[in-house]
Amino acid sequence: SIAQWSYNPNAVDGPQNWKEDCSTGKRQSPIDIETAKTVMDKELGTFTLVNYNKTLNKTFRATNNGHALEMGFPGRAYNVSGGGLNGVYTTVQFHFHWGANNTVGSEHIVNGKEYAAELHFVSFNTKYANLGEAVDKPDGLAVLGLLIEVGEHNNSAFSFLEVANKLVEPFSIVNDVPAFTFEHLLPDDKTKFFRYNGSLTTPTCLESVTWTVFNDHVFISQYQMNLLRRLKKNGTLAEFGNYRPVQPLNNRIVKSSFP
Ligand code: SG7
Ligand code: ZN
Repeated sequence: SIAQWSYNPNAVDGPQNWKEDCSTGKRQSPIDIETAKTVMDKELGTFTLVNYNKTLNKTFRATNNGHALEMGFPGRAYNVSGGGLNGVYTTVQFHFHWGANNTVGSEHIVNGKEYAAELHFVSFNTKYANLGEAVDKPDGLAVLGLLIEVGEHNNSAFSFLEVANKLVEPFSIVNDVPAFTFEHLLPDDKTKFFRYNGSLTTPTCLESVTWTVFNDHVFISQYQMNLLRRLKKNGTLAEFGNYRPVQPLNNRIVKSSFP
């Protein structure tokens, strides 16, 4: 069973005291991406995102899982390959991390700068039978991450965030969210990204994630940002957000797909 954990920096169950790989691992996430130290890798190439540009005849499941707003999909409908990934990964969910105000909230930071939110598309390697089989394998998961800033305008690609009004209470679920396309959730330029080997950013912080963080950011409005902040978990989501502090890089190299 999963022990209780929180994002409260001062609590016994807070990020400094998370157990297992969170405390002992050497390839933990998130990290501060120091762009001057990244190494360009021409082999990273472009992503193939199957069905990300389609509105499939399906419904999604939106959840306040107590730690994030998560949108789940039917397995093997959306696939990710290329971009230097080995094999084909199938997307099972995306979720958000955010802060109590716009100066914090992203998990990855770039040259020390934090952003208001971060969106993670979670996919598992189809060489494994399912997410559960993949989640503890070194090449089990690929997460596509993008940094979110607050801008002037509502971003119509994110209008599904209205579902947050029905997810205020922890462990709420809305099962019948009509499918929408993903492509405009991602930055227009998907050829510029950072790549490193890391972990899940929540307990038990399993070291199974091939991370992609796109260089370009995405903008949502203050209104849309506030929809995320409505989610509750005994008050702690509103007070501390749901982002893990950055972790030591150790001997890892962060690659970039661009000069
Ligand atoms: C979120 O972040 C959830 C988790 C996710 C975790 O709290 O969306 O999803 C589930 C199914 O528990 O964990 C295995 C997994 O996807 C960590 O994901 S992350 O490393 O991309 N932040
Ligand atoms: Zn995440």
